[in-house]
This record gives sequence, structure tokens and C-alpha cells, in this order.
Amino acid sequence: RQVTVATGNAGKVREIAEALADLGWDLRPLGGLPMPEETGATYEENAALKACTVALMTRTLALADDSGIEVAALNGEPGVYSARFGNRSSDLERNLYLLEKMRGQADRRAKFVSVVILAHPNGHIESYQGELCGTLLEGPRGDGGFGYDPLFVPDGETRTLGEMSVAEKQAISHRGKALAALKAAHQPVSEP
Ligand code: ITT
Repeated sequence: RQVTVATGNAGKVREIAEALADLGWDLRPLGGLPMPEETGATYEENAALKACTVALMTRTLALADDSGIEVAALNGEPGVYSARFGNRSSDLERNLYLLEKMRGQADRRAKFVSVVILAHPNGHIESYQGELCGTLLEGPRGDGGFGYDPLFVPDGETRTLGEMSVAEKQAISHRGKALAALKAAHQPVSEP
């Protein structure tokens, strides 16, 4: 089945392709298609907006992820606004901005959230989600992953997400959990 991956984020594309590889779906890139403005107040609303818009435009199934990081000491910010935190326009600048806001802060707890939506061209939607709790370092470590990965050490781990391979990150991450639930719902039933 043809599924358009409705994201402009190359890091998400890599994780989605790797997680869903065994389903044998024909994953299509967004190409030049425009994405809607993310006007929703929740991850769920924004993921549905992206997936439904692309499903309607392409008349294929469309898969979108809306995600973010919620920092305890910042009252859950940046949350749904993680991609535009401090109006900074690159991952590097947003990481520096977050480090600056967290300077001297003892409570370094943070949580990643992902909502993955598969939209059918007939308007039906399937929604899956996952979370990952951890702490923020005082400086970056590792150059893998994307976004806030180099600053974030998951609970029970010693390395940042930026120091892990895609497969290692996937096994524990917010997006890995959401995609595993989607995959389980679409796994062909095996013979007894
Ligand atoms: P699309 O909307 O095109 O999918 P985006 O990057 O704008 O791409 P979001 O609106 O969902 O996506 O923003 C999520 C932001 O949260 C993302 O840009 C990162 O800064 C951060 N983020 C989400 N998941 C992350 C992860 O697994 N690792 C690090 N940062 C992550």
C-alpha cells in the first residue's frame, strides 16, 4: 500500500522508514507538496491536520508525526511549539536557547511526546502515541539523531539520544513506541 510520509523533517523520515520497514509499505516522500500551518493546540490536532491534508491532496494514506519536548522547570514548554522554540530557526540555535534557559536550573527533567496519525483518504484516522522521560544535560553530546537529541539522556541510560544509533533510539523513544503500536495494528496475522 502507498503511504505518503507527511513530514518535512529528515530525522523523522529516517526513523519512520526504519520502524515500518517490515510492513512492506510503499513509503512515499512528501516531495514538493506544501504542508499546512500547524494551528492546533495539541500534538493530536497538529498531527491530524498534517496527515489529513496530505491524504486529501495525494488520495493516498498519509502518515504524520507531531511531537515535542516538555521541560518540567519551564512548566512544560516548549511542548507543541518545540520546532519554533524562542523563534530560533535551526536545531543548533534552539539547543543553545534551551541550554541558556536551563542555566543554573537544578530540576532538569524533561519528556518527549510523539503522536503519530495515519489518515485514510476517506477521512478515517488512526492515532498512536508514545512518551520518553529523561533529563537535560548542560551541554550537547553526540551528533546522531536530530533536534534536542544531543541534550537528552533517557531515564535508565547514560548516553544521550544523540549518541545512539537509529535502532537504539527507536527501541526506547516516544516515536519508536508510537510507531510500534501502529505496526502492531497492521501486522499481518501469522499462522498458528
Ligand atoms: P514536520 O511538522 O514537517 O513533521 P517539524 O520538525 O516541524 O516537522 P514538529 O512540528 O512535530 O515537526 O516539531 C517537533 C520538534 O520537536 C522538532 O522539530 C524537534 O525540535 C523536537 N523533537 C521532536 N521529536 C524529537 C526527537 O525524537 N528528538 C529530538 N527532538 C525532537
